[in-house]
Amino acid sequence: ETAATPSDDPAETLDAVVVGAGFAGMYLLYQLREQGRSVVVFEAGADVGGTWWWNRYPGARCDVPSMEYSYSFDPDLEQEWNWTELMAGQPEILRYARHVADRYDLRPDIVFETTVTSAHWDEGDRRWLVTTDSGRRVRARWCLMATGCLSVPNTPNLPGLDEFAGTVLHTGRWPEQWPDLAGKRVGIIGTGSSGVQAIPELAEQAGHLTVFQRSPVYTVPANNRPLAPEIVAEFKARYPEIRDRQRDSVSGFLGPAALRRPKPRAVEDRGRGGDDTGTPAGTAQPERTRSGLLDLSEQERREAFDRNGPGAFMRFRDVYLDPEANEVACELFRREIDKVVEDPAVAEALKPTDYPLACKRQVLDTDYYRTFNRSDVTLIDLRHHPLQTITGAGVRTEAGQVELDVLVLATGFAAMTGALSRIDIRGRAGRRLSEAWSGGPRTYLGLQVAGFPNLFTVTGPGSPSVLANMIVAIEHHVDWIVDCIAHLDVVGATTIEPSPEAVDDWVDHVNEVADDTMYTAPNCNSWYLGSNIDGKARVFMPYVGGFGRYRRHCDDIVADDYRGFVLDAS
Ligand code: FAD
Ligand code: N01
Repeated sequence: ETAATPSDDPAETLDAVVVGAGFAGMYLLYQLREQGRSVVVFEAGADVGGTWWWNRYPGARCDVPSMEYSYSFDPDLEQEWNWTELMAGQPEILRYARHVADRYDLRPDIVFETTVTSAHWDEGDRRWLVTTDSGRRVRARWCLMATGCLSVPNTPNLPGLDEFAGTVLHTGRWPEQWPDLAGKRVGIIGTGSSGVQAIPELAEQAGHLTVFQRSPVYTVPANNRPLAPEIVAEFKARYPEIRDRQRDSVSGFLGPAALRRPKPRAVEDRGRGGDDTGTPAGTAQPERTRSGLLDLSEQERREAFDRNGPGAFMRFRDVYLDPEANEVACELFRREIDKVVEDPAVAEALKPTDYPLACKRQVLDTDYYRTFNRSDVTLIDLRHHPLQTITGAGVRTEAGQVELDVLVLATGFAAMTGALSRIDIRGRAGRRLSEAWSGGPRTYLGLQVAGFPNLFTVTGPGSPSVLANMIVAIEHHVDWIVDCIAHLDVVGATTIEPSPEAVDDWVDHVNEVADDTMYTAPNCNSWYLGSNIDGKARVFMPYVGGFGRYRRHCDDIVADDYRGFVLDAS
């Protein structure tokens, strides 16, 4: 802790406690300070950056273009920072987060290596009493959860894991000092975004890499490359316009369309948000056509795939909505794997067959399929050779034992609710959040929970969050929250919380827009649905209706005197 950190008074009183110092917590701190409020931020990690502090595995990078995956709140910051690659790697994003912390002198109000363990609403005091694992107790009117959607790694209950004599590493908790893998026998479990990014890099570093695959993945080339100075210059010159279009888009970013001159839209179309194709948000290709894949002849479909590669499917809206179109795209996608992977048996094993495209978060890769042509990489298909147990020496499947020095778990996160469920949060009448959410998370706009006054969740379940460019989603939520807090002061209210009816209506709406998309197909099991965590309710958690539409909805609610919220001045 620095000298400027708030004192260790057993129950000091501040305006706000922020939990987490990733992009959300840092921006909250900045904005609350701008309003002149007293704030402390607690962060479990040893520095700022959140996701980018913890996920240091080889190959970690963002897959939203960096010129767009960055803060927009200060034009000077936009102008002075120079991204070097189209999609920045983890070290560069962490440097950016640190630059922001230094530039706005954020660290004095952040207490690192400190975990918030409980937050209890005190009805008499009308404040939250927040407690940390270091024994710190802070009373605050506002309790702001910037705890991250993907901040709690999921370590599955693999039999015998504790017996393993080698090193176990989780991609979401990769050590700062990378272990030397040269000559080592490395195994990896998990072929989601993290595994797909790590596998080509681990293959380079290790003596031999064995990939234990349960579900094959639909992954498309990221086409990452160095950023040309003229592209950077054009972005910087046009940032205000590009940011406006991001905020109005389906997924909070524009991708290849960013530097194209936008076509003027009809007046009645303006501000409706999104690309207006009716395609759900959250795909890696924000630009979509109105046309369907099924509108094309077989020849035209093949040509589209030959021209644009396996990512071609992302342009067709029916792929996201119509199982028949989806299966056509899946088949074309599988054909692409045959083109790259030399061993037909390996190619076959890498083909997803039992769930649709666009059901899980789209994965982007660099040289993923080609990696399986290496003689020092082995694929074990757990669908055909189930994992039996981890032993002291390695991993035993029905195909036999694979001896390993290092086992990497790329097994994902307790997403969206994991970090909140680890904190003992109690609202009015001592009601626990875990109880309120026992059937799945229930929020109004992903921002607030009924019965938990003055507690806000940044990019909480029920908001576009993980289906959008998250920095854009974070800035929107933080701005909304600090404006709301300022409004309460103006009208003389002390608390705000949603009515139970507003929560019910919003949850219904969140479900309704997700129904009949691939996200909720009966054979889709994703972390969006909580399916990766044993015992978690199957509920589609993010809002798929589009970021632009959601943002306008939030604006309308404010304009309508915070419709659905209860403000109390007593
Ligand atoms: P986080 O960065 O997760 O920060 C939350 C912080 O809260 C963490 O540091 C955590 O330690 C802390 N915390 C949690 N609970 C407590 C507690 N009880 N006490 C104290 N501290 C606590 N999004 C995109 O939009 N584009 C991308 O390309 C992209 N790539 C990603 C790549 C990876 C490998 C991962 C894991 C995620 C990626 N994401 C991406 C999502 C990413 O999480 C967000 O973009 C963004 O960084 C989230 O910021 P945040 O501040 O909301 O949460
Ligand atoms: O996690 P995941 P992730 N035995 O849950 C497997 C963001 N992100 O860390 O599908 C065997 O997607 C599991 O198999 P299955 C992004 O939002 C972004 O990769 O359950 N295997 C799956 O293959 C992303 O969606 C980037 O059958 C087991 C894998 O582990 C989110 O973070 C990069 C298993 C988990 O995949 C999470 O991605 C990285 C078991 N017991 C992360 N348990 C970008 O590039 C799990 N698996 C932007």
